[in-house]
Amino acid sequence: MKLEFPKGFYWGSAASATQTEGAANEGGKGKNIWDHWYEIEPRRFYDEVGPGKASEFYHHLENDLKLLNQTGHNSFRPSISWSRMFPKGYGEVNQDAIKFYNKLIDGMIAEGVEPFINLYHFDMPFEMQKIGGFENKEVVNHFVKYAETCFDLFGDRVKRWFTFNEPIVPVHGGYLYDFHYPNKVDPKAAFQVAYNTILASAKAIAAYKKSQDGKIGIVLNLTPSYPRSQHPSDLEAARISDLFSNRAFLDPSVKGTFPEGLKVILERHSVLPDYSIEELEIIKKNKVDYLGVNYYHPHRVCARTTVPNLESPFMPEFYYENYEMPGRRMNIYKNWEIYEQGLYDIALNIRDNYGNIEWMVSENGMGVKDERRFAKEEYIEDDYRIEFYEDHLYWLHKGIQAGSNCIGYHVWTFIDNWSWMNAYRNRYGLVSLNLKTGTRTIKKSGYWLNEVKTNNGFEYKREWKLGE
Ligand code: BGP
Repeated sequence: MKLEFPKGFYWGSAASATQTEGAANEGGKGKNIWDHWYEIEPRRFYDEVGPGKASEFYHHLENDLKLLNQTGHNSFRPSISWSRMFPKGYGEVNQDAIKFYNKLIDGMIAEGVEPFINLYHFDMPFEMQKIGGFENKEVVNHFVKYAETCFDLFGDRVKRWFTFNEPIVPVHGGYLYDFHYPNKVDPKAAFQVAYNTILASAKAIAAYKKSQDGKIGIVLNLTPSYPRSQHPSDLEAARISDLFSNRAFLDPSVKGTFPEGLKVILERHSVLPDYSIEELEIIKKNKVDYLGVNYYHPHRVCARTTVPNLESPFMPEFYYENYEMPGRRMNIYKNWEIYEQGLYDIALNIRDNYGNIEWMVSENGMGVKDERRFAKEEYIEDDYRIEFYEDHLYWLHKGIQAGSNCIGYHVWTFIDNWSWMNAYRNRYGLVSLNLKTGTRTIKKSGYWLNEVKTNNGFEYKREWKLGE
C-alpha cells in the first residue's frame, strides 16, 4: 500500500545545541548547566563523557549542511544556545554567536532546508541557574529578552519558531527525579518552574507577535496515558497521570488555560506555584500557532496498591503506579515501550480536544546501544530503525486520513549525538559519527528518508493484526 502524505509535508529531523554544537568553551559561549554539572560530577555521565565536544557541528557546519540535503531534509530543527548568544544569560549579545547562527540559517536555506528554530532545549545558562533558573521570574524576563533578540536578528529568514523543547523534562529532571542539574527534589520548586516556563513561553509569543509574521509554537513530549483496565480506579489513575504528564503543558499552550482539577491537587499538597491574575491573562492571550509533538513511548498506569508515605515529597505518582503491560514491545536499550498506535491516538486527541490545531511530529526515534558494532566499513544498515519509522508513519498517516492537521514528521536525530547523561551510549542518527575520527557516514535510514521525502511517501508492506 502506498502511503502518501499531504502536499508540502515537512520531512527532516531535530537536534539541539548542547548535544551537537560542541565548541562549548569556544566562540565566546558562556557555561550552561550541562558544562557546569559535568565539571563537578563527571561520573553522572556515561563513560564520563561530557558535552564539551558533542558532534562538533560548530566546526563541521559546511559539510553537515550538505548531509542535511542528502538525507531527506526539506526542514530541520536545531536549537539556539542561550548561553552562546548571551554568555551570562543577559547583557551584550555575543557577535560570534550571531555569525554562527547566521551561517547556520543561511546555509540551511541554501540547501533547500526550511529552518524551524527552537529557543530552549534543556540548556539554562549557568549564570541564570545561579539566581534560581526558572524558579525566578527575573530569569523569565531575561529569557524573553533573549527570544526577542533572536526574532530581531533571524526572523527575516526564520518563519517557524519554537519557544521550548519538552519543558516538562527539566522540571522532572532538575526538581523531582534527579536526572538534570540542579538535582533538587523539591515539588514546590518543580511546579513553580513548570508554571514559569509556561509564562516564559507565552511572554515570548507575545513579543513575537509584536514584530514578526511567521508562526511560533512549543514542542511537547506527549505520552498518552493508558489505563491497565476499565476499572474506575485505573481510569482515575490514567486521568491524573494525563493531567500531570500531558495536559499541564498542552492546555495552557494551546487553549490558554490550565486543566480543571490540577489546581485542586496542587493546593492539597501545598505546591501551588506563585501566580498572578495578570500572568494568567498573558497565558490566555498568547497561545501557540502550532504544536510540535515528540513521541517516543506511551505511559501505562494503574491504581496504586499502597498508600503513599505522606512524609515523602509530593510526586504525581501519589495518584498512580506505572503499569508494565504483559507482552509490551520494548526498546531494550532505552527501556521505552514501542507503541506506534500512540501516534494515531495523539493525532485524534489533537483533532478532537485541541481545535485540530496545526501540529507536527517534532521528534520520533530509536536509540540503539553501541550501534557502531554493526558498521561495515563505517556504513550502518539500520533496518530496525527504518521499520520503526515506517510503522509510526503508518499510524500517523491513518490519523491524517482521519482529518488530523499534521504538517510534518521529524526524526530524532540528524547525526549521532551526545545524549545528556547517556552521552554516546545510544545512537539515534540518520548519519553515524565515528568518535575517534569525526567521520560522518550516512546510514541506510538516511538514504531511506531521502527516498521518502522525494516521493512524499513510501510503499508500506506490513499488515497489522488485531491486538498488535
Ligand atoms: C528527547 C529529547 C532529546 C533526545 C531524545 C532521546 O526527550 O528532546 O534531546 O535526547 O529525547 O533521549 P536520550 O538522548 O535520553 O536517549
